[in-house]
Amino acid sequence: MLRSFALFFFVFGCVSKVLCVQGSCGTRSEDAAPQGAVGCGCGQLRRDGAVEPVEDRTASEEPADKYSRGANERLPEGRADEKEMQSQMVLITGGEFLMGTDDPGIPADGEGPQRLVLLDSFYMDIQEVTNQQFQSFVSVTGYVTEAEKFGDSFVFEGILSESVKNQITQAVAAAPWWLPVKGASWKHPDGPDSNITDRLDHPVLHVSWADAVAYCSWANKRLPTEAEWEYACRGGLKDRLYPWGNKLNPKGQHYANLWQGDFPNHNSGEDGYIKTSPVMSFPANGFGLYDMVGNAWEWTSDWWTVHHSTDQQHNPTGPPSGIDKVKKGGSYMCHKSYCYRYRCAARSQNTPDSSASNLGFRCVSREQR
Ligand SMILES: [Ca+2]
Ligand SMILES: [Ca+2]
Repeated sequence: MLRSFALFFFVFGCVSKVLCVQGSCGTRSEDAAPQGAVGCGCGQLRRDGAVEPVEDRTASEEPADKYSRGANERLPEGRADEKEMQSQMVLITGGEFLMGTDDPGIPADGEGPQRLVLLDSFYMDIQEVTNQQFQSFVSVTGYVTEAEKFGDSFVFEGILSESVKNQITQAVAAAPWWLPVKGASWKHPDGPDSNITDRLDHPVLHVSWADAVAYCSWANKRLPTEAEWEYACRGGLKDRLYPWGNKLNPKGQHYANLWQGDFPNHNSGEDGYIKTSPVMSFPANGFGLYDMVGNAWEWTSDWWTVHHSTDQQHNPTGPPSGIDKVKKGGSYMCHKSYCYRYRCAARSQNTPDSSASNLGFRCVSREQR
């Protein structure tokens, strides 16, 4: 049967334990997608029963198995030599900025209203956490990600091999390009027959929110708040769409790893990449930060809400509780026609135990690490 989730999505075809990545490049851009179209759907893939067996679409209202999380267990901190693997950080000098926008590309996402936010200074990784860095963390701590515990994760159909694709009997109804793939994990980002050997410098994928928190905690860092992330994204520019300004491709140049072509069927790879790119492949913003939009979505520490006070806030941390966590920046799958979320004010959400082939993170800290 079809079940609607959140605002736009239905999911069918699933096993009892399926990841749910909710909110990602999710809903469509109102000015581009055809009437009735949905987003890329990565925002609505949920582990809590969002998919059902294809052959049984009219059945089952049973709640899916609850995932028991063990991801926030205390881990030993990294030693100095292990931390050499970690990202370079840059000081983001505190100040005030206008968060959100009064001209939202996707109003339903709570991009507005624009409000004044004051932030203290902090340090931020200049890049998304890479496979190599995550591998270092795992080799030291023995950490097992939630996707590995579940045994599956969501993979974009376009990057699966034919043999793996042919074995899959489930999909997300309104976003059938998202497939729950057994054996997909950070070590096997395109499915069980893939590996990270040739992409150690790419962003780690298939990490849940708790996995990201575990990594940052081990590195004596933390996830950024949404406000910190957005302030950093803007790179000192005021009220611009992108980290570099208002034009997507100034002078014909690409400034982020996004999708060119017709989503989801044809990716021309005009920017040089049809999947993730090595971190720092595109120009840094004014703060020296790379890939703030595009490449991989990035988890933040905030719970999701679409309601924001216009009162001035100092170091806001979002709602005290919620169902989904905020993610920012869009991914290599984002195209204006389906996922106009590669803007600094754009946002989306996922349940914390979600993971997928376009979702990663970076860390921040109060002190230099
Ligand atoms: Ca691309
Ligand atoms: Ca990114």
